[in-house]
Amino acid sequence: MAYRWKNDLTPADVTPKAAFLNRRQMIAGTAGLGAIAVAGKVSAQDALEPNTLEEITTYNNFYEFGTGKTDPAQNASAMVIDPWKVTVDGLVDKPGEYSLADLAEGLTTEERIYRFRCVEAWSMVVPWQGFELADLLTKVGVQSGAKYVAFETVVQPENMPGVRRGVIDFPYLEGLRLDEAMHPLTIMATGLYGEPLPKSTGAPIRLVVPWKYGFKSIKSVVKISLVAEEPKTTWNDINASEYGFYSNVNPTVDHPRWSQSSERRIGGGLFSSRQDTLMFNGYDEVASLYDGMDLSKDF
Ligand SMILES: Nc1nc2c(c(=O)[nH]1)N[C@H]1C(S)=C(S)[C@@H](COP(=O)(O)O)O[C@H]1N2
Ligand SMILES: [Mo]
Repeated sequence: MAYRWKNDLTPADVTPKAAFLNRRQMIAGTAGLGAIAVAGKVSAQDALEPNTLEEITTYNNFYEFGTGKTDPAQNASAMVIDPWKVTVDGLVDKPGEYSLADLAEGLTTEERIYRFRCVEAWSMVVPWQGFELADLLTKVGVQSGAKYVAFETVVQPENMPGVRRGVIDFPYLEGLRLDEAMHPLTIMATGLYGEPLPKSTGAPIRLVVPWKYGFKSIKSVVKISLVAEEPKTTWNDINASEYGFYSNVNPTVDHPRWSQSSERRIGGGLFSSRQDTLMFNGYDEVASLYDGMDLSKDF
């Protein structure tokens, strides 16, 4: 697959999946206790190794299926993803109900290995496949009045225990400023580890914005709207003092109830490590999007 974007994580960093699934066993077998001594605090820059498929698909946030980390893996298989339509509407030249094939038609799908940092201070590295949201927006034609992009997740009460219980308001909503949506790091992911996106991770298509806290990366998207005003977004609506509209990863702005200066990298068992959180999750190339903003207030 082609790389069109500077990526500090490359295919060379991806060990074949089989080896990944056995990684811990291999480490345990060969290194033994000696390795614990070196498993201290490492910088995120040094930890480029993607998480295993198992880690990525069994430790999730997907409240439609429950609030527990293992609920999505247990419950998401009931979600119906075929057929799937994505409504594109609002200030756009070619509105419509697009099939996945129509959506991806003419766009370059490629692998992106991204750090992923949840606002709850855990993180992973994920080898996604997807296409740039900018390419899709260009294809459908953004009209001049559009300033934001709003996204919506599917709601299937019969298949989603978290929706039936009303753990939060659904549909799950997210949004980006248009320039954030057009940034080449922003992708619509359709797969990971070379396979279609597993349901617990937001099949069949989700947003991935790697420099923002994970809740911005909305799953199982059925609607993309080009709008003039900042759209309502789920966590900002629940508690604006804790979850800003921007929610860029920022180690200097703590969550009111916990520090954001470091994070727990999922996986590795005994070998899991805490590491420093990086500004913009290490994706400094987005900094100019926020020139003139006070990131401690406009979070
Ligand atoms: N529809 C929907 N999208 C969602 C969520 C959710 O509950 N529902 N959780 C968000 C949060 S808090 C995180 S951290 C990421 C988790 O993605 P992952 O489970 O693939 O790691 O999905 C985000 N997208
Ligand atoms: Mo999250």
